[in-house]
Amino acid sequence: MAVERGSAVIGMALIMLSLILLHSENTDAATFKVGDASGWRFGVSNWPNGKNFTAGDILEFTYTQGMHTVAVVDKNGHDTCTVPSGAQIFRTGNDNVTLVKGENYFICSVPGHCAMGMQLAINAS
Ligand SMILES: *[C@@H]1O[C@H](CO)[C@@H](O)[C@H](O)[C@H]1NC(C)=O
Ligand SMILES: *[C@@H]1O[C@H](CO)[C@@H](O)[C@H](O)[C@H]1NC(C)=O
Ligand SMILES: [Cu+2]
Repeated sequence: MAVERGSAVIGMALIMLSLILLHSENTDAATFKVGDASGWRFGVSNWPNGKNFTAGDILEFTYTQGMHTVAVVDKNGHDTCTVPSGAQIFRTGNDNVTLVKGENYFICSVPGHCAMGMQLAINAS
């Protein structure tokens, strides 16, 4: 009886500990609104300057649906303003994208828009 109660207490303690750990992971993640108040727009490419990003942070892309998109691309896609085949493209006008560790590249896939500064290169630590 006493042994069973003891392991029940330990089990409960482990559950609570893992809940605390899960919770602290979540509070670490920050949300950034891309382009601040003006949102995902032309000339937004220098918006990341001076900001620090961590893997798990959320980028919130806001724009008028139908005007722009958010394509997740690679370095070449970013540098040459091309969307690799099979790239994920968000189109809702309110897209949350979670940063992965390392380089993260995004462009607008509407022709001409990337060249007008709708491109982001973000390094997440
Ligand atoms: C970003 O990190 C650098 C180096 O740790 C620090 O000097 C700087 O103040 C940070 N910037 C912000 C906006 O937190
Ligand atoms: C995006 O994330 C923000 C902050 O966590 C949240 O307020 C918003 O509802 C999210 N939007 C979508 C479309 O999930
Ligand atoms: Cu666009």
